[in-house]
Amino acid sequence: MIERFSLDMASSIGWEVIASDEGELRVARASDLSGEAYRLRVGETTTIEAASEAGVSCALTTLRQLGPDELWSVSTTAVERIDLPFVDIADAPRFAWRGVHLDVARHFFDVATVCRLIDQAAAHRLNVVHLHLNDDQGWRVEVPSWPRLSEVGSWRRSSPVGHEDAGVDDHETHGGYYDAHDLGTIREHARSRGVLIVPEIDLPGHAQAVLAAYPELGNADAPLEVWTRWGISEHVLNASEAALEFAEDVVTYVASLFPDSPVHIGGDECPTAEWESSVEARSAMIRHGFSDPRQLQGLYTSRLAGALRLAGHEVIAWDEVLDAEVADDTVICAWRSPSKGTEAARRGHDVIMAPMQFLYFDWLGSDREGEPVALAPVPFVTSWQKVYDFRVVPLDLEPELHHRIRGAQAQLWSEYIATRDHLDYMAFPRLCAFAEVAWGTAGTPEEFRPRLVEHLGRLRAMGVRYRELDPQ
Ligand code: TNX
Repeated sequence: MIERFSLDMASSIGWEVIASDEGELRVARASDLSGEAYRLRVGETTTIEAASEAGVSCALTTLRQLGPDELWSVSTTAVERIDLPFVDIADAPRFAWRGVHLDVARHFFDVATVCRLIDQAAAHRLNVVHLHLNDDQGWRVEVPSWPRLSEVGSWRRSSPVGHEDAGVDDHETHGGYYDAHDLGTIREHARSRGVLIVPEIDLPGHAQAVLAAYPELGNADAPLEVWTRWGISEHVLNASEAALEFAEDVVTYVASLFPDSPVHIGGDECPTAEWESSVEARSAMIRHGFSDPRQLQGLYTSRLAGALRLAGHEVIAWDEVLDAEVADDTVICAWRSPSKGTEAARRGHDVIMAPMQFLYFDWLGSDREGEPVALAPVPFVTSWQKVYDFRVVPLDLEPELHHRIRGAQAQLWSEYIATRDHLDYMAFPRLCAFAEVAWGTAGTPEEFRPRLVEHLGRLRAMGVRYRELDPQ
């Protein structure tokens, strides 16, 4: 961490930072601390104490925040002296999971842009970046044993212009994918900043790009193309043993690129229409003694979860998997509403709170005229104030189940986010508000606002194209 910090200081202000036992910056392990807790004392000498590298990373972020905005500069701005306030800080996050999600399937973002989001996450003491790596509109990982996934499934002939409802298409090819080397770069970039990458392969729904590459894994008679519209495609994987094995194979391959990470298996929004009229699906239902096609999704969940557990990974899924049987040790990402988090916790699952009403940053940032096209119109608005008012632990959850809530995650779905600047605009300043919510220290928006205004200077130094605050 300290090496990373030193490199960051070299590029922002041209200083070399050295930590040593006798020097002005001392970093030590503290056995009385745990997790990401840290102590930071700035005086004649500066001392950091933490139990883990992640704790050191949080402390270094705090130290950097105490200095001038130049410390965050992306281009080198030579600074001669820095005055830091003398402080004595003991700090620890309330929640272990403080995540931001990026959909690289609807729009592909290159390695540099993903690494930039990792930097932004670390700057806000967020510790997870969740990558949504496939959807109906694109597959984003090269899988050597299934080459057509990237050769065919990564490229889309056309995309909607403006809002999907307008029915206008751009007729321009869009796409791209990461190979194992790219994902290794992303993984290491994150690791050295105290951030964990969580890969997601979303199956058996959201699979049209897979079916464009390998139609035999689907249910349709006619060939399919990578989907050129947004929404939820009816086309899903079929229920054959071959399709189940395909899913296990690709998910365990992607997991192998992130040996230390939990793996997200999606599982959201899987329409059953194709299964209802498929002879193959019906015979799979008979074979497994199922009465409802939904249970076929449960079959995917349990097979994928089983394969991942065998490979040593924890498993995460969207809350729809609760609609069928699901093993207790599957962590639930509650997105449809906070009450899905309550339901999951009561059913014995650990939970990541990601409710769309508060934490979907593809929603409008305000109800003012002139906002860029977003997923849905007013009243689907998530202002930074609304984000800041979100409380991670659901209000109706019994106190003895609070420990089930691991933390929270903000989502950047990218149907309507095609560029890096627009990504910044949608993410900020909402992500700043979210960072305090997830750390567990959020007060009121009124009290936060002056600190946010000050923090915007750091964002400017970082080159973040945030959404300006509205006048009060
Ligand atoms: C729901 S959240 C989805 C995504 C969309 C998003 C748009 C979830 C698990 N599925 O496929 O991109 O809404 O906000």
